[in-house]
Amino acid sequence: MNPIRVYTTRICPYCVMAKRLLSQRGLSYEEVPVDGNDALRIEMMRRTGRRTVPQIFIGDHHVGGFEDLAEVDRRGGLPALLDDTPPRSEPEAGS
Ligand SMILES: N[C@@H](CCC(=O)N[C@@H](CS)C(=O)NCC(=O)O)C(=O)O
Repeated sequence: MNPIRVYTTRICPYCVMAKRLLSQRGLSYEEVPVDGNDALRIEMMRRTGRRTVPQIFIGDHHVGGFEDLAEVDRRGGLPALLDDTPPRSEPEAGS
């Protein structure tokens, strides 16, 4: 299963909602607090192009913020993002 990483700050209702949603789905995550840590906040902004928290990654895929996560969840898209099984290579044409 691909790991989940959530950039957060301490006082952040959207972070609370994102973490709650992940917990409700039985998913564990690594929390990366960026408040008071300029290096991590810059890393987050560089990786996402966004400055708000939370910012959520599943594996290398940038999901976005809480509302993006909730939308992916609503569409039933979380299992596919969590699946780290390498894609099966197709047989070459003509073989
Ligand atoms: N639509 C965003 C909203 C995120 C948001 O507004 N986060 C607040 C903290 S809870 C924030 O980062 N505010 C600082 C800012 O807007 O620069 C989401 O769903 O994650």
